[in-house]
Amino acid sequence: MCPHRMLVVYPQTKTYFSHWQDLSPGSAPVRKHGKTVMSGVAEAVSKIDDLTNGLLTLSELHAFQLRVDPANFKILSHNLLVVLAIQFPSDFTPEVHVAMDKFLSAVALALSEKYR
Ligand code: HNI
Repeated sequence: MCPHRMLVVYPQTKTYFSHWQDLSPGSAPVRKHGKTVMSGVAEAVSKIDDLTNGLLTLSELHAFQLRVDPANFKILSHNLLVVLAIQFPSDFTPEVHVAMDKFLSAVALALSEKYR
């Protein structure tokens, strides 16, 4: 994976990670957090039939503690699509693209639940 892309291409997302020592591509915290976020995405896959309830705790964390503007969920989704396309070019058919886009949109919506 390539978790630093969002921080480079959309530098406004860096504000949420200003407490890290090193925000440069490939730094230990950036790599570690990439794994954390992708574990969250894997958890979402396991809760695909009820994302709203399944991701409620994660939504609460991002809304009330981390105070991440939900617009950033779309930015991250876009970056995940780009990285998947680069890393798995032959698997990334238009059908896979549309399915991943739909899934990531549903994850972003579920993560936005607690902001309302
Ligand atoms: Ni997010 C922490 C999952 C999008 C900013 N995030 C987490 C954790 C998970 C997670 C899991 C660790 C929770 C815990 O410690 O209990 N984040 C996800 C998922 C998505 C997402 C599944 C979208 C698909 N997070 C984003 C976005 C931003 C973001 C778009 C900001 C641009 N997340 C954070 C921050 C933390 C965080 C900040 C805390 C980081 C830290 O300091 O450890």
